[in-house]
Amino acid sequence: MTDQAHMRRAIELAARGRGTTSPNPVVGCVVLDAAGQVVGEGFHVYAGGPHAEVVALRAAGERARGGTAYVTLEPCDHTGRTGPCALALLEAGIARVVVAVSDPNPAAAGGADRLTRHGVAVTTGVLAAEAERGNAEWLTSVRLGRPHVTWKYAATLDGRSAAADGTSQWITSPESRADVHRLRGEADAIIAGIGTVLADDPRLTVRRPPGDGAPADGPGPPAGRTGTDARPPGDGAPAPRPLLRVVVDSDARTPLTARVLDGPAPTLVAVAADADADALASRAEVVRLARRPYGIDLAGLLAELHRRQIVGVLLEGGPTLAGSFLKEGLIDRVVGYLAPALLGEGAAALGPAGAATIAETHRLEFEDVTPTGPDLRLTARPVPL
Ligand code: AOF
Ligand code: ZN
Repeated sequence: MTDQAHMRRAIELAARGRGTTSPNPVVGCVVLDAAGQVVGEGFHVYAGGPHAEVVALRAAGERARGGTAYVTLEPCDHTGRTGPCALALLEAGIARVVVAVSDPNPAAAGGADRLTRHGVAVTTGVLAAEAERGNAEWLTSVRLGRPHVTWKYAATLDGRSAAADGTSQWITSPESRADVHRLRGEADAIIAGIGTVLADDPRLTVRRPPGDGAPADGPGPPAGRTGTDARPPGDGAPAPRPLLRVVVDSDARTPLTARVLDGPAPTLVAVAADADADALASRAEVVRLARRPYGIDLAGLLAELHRRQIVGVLLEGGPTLAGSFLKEGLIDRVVGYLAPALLGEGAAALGPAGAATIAETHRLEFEDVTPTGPDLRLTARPVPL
């Protein structure tokens, strides 16, 4: 098998950690013996737990001597919550290390150098683009100092998220709605605008993973379920962090009876600095941000979430809010669920986003197209400048 094939497997393994490793990266590792046989596999399960390399080396034992390790992220060279993986690879007698993406985290980087200094052959950049996509949330957080934002919407084929009378439920299929819960389960926070809270009164919680057919934001979860139950912990892992619900509400109009304020998941309401939010503060945490022409300072909101170690954000609900995020250059990924249906009237999925002429179009590139029941799920990213 080629380097690419082994790295592809390591990327698959890494993806199993999606939804449980935050605020740490997802990482996968495959170890071969000197003869090229796979003798160990591993992935990072939860922040503070053993790194992928250590899990794979443990599985390989003595068979790792003289072998090769494929790692989706450069092995760390620091003693954080666990020991340096570069050292673990040296002690195991690994002769060659193949890396997909270099570690941008200054505290942990340097593993490739240390390995090279000790005579290990290091190859970097194998399937880098694929591995970057799998770790987009964490890489964005480390490189840009703000959370990665995925904007999700559901629409008809003509791009409408509501009919002319405002009704909007059931545009997409139960399969699509279950997939949205998977997305929520992978996020650290969900953001919705006040327009959505007033119109739909959503709970913004995570319900059971695909298959339960429960309508998104329809009847609530069975008693006792929390906002995090789509994120099963790995072996011995601590319970995942609760999903944070964030309402962008410049003028503090969230009704005290709104369902987004209920339940065990924490809620943060972001208001303008001059808003009267005293009543709201008794029901949720209120964060005050500078007022801007389009509402509140969204970059400031993301900075606040970054301080709280929020790495991946799902932006849901509200064409106006989504348009503002896009205008500010704060959307990193778009996931659209398109139903095979036409309306011809009704609100567009996206509101004004600063593109008045075709030259100002927000250009994206498609990353994936997957059917979700009768619908299509389209994933796209802004074209890198
Ligand atoms: C992981 N899992 O498999 C690898 C990581 O919080 P710590 O002390 O465990 O260190 C986290 C840093 O280690 C992380 O930011 C990244 O730079 C590096 N590699 N981290 O959580 C892993 N290989
Ligand atoms: Zn490590």
